Amino acid sequence: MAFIHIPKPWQLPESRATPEAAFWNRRKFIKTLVGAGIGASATALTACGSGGKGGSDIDPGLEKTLGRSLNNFTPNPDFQDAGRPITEQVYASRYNNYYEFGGTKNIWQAAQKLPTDPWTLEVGGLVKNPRKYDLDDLTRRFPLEERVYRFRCVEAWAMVVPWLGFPMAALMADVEPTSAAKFARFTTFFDDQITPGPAWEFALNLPWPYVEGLTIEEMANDLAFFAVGLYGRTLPKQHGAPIRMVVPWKYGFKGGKSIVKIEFLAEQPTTYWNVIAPNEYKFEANVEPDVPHPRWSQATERIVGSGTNPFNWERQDTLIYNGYGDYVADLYA
Ligand SMILES: Nc1nc2c(c(=O)[nH]1)N[C@H]1C(S)=C(S)[C@@H](COP(=O)(O)O)O[C@H]1N2
Ligand SMILES: [Mo]
Repeated sequence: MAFIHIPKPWQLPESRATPEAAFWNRRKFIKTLVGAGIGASATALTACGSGGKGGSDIDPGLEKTLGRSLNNFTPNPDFQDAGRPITEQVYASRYNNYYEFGGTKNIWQAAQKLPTDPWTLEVGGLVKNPRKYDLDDLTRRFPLEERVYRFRCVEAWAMVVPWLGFPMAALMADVEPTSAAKFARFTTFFDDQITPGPAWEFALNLPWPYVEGLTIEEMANDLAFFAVGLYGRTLPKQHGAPIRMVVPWKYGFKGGKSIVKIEFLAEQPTTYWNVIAPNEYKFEANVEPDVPHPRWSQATERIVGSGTNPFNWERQDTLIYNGYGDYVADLYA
């Protein structure tokens, strides 16, 4: 497979990226993680600043929240260096937004109720070949790649995640959208017996299910990705098992989790956060450091898991399109 190498902004000499010496050896890291199980340092997040601990109090039961090992993937060489260290999985997988399971970052246990097997992803609308993919299709039908992407939440925290999955373009090639298709709507899992929503949901009457949308050009862009795994394993439920969207030049809320339906449409779909607060969460929602959220600046971001104090993560500058302008800027020219 031929990969074209485009240097990222953080690879340019003037880049203010983390010095190379600070990079973690990720292969070694993954081995350590798999060998040791996981969970101990999660207490740094949930137990009010007890700090990073050693491996002594690891609960082996937590390991099953991490999915099963995948080995049928190829690292995509163009997306291995994200200019920052990969976030430790104990942070990425214990600090989540998944409002169906609650309104805090600490939903990873509640999310284990998500029923993912069997699963059907239905793809239809303006396509030549409507399809239904089952759980097995998601990890076997399309060649899996690993891509290390920067991730930026609209709340101004950021991390770096080694996703496993396939380009959205691969699924588009399978279903063949017609020329009338201008947008895609992505609908995520919802069942009011299983996904209660946040405690304050009663007051708000939230517009479930969580729905996201992209233009057809955005979906066809090389960066647009469906993740079925991360850190060498199938996707943990708290990250949106068994399949979620990853659009790294946009704010994290554009990346719908646990997708059950994709429809190709002629008109722009309404989307969850845009319905809730249209002046705060745009349909486009590209990462733009110069465009503040109405309630906070987007000029800098907190790096999840950095430093030793979980309540004082280090801040770095936000990059336009989250650093992926070479791939996507022409979409918005
Ligand atoms: N279905 C669904 N998808 C969702 C969300 C959600 O609440 N429900 N939260 C979004 C937001 S705001 C972010 S930042 C990311 C968080 O992804 P992570 O928990 O895997 O880091 O998921 C996005 N996808
Ligand atoms: Mo977010």
